[in-house]
Amino acid sequence: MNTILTSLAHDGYAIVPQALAQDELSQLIAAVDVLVPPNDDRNHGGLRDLFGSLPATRELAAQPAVRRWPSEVLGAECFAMRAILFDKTPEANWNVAWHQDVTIPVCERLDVPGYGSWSRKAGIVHVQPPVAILERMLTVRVHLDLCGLDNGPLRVLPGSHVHGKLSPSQIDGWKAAAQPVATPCPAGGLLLMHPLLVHASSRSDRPDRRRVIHLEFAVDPLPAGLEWYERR
Ligand SMILES: O=C(O)CCC(=O)C(=O)O
Repeated sequence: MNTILTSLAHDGYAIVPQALAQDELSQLIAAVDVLVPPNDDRNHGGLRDLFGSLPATRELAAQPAVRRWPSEVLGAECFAMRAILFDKTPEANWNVAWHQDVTIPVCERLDVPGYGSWSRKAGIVHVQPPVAILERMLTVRVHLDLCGLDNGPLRVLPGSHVHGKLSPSQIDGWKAAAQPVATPCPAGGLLLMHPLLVHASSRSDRPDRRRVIHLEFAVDPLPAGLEWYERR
């Protein structure tokens, strides 16, 4: 556990190879299959607002093998505030350019100093908060399928998480200077990651699914009437 927390603090990410027991994983996959049937490609690619559409993800975020990591990093009062399904398939085989995760979902737009770049994703209001909020968040990506090097793993630039919000040219500088690391992960394993870690995602070379339940935890209340959209 100490090695994982040390890597997470130093590199901005860490892999927990075995977190869910096989029966827990099978139950979760069965629940995801109901929502996103294996032979129905309409929703493949991803789904936002998963706490709303898949109650099993609320249990997942609360279960000790998952929650222990944000609790260790953020403190026992932390809460899960976002759940997304990322699903790469032969038909929805996407890539994502290098970026940091700098937006949070909120209930409604309120003009509060320090909060800007308002947007909507899947109908949900998003905003870029001050960096102090992002620094006190943690992402836990629960892998439902084996994600090998050929299956579109997340790639990260280790150490890029401790320099605040980076401009596009600073991200270019990191890309030029740092060695990207791919993060393969077994089914039932976790990728822990700071949202400010610069990361990207390649297309999969293998015609298999690569389902990840991406959970984000925060700990700070928002100011001046702003509210986390999915606080649980
Ligand atoms: O799951 C992926 O490969 C992409 C995820 C991503 O880009 C993100 O979490 O911001």
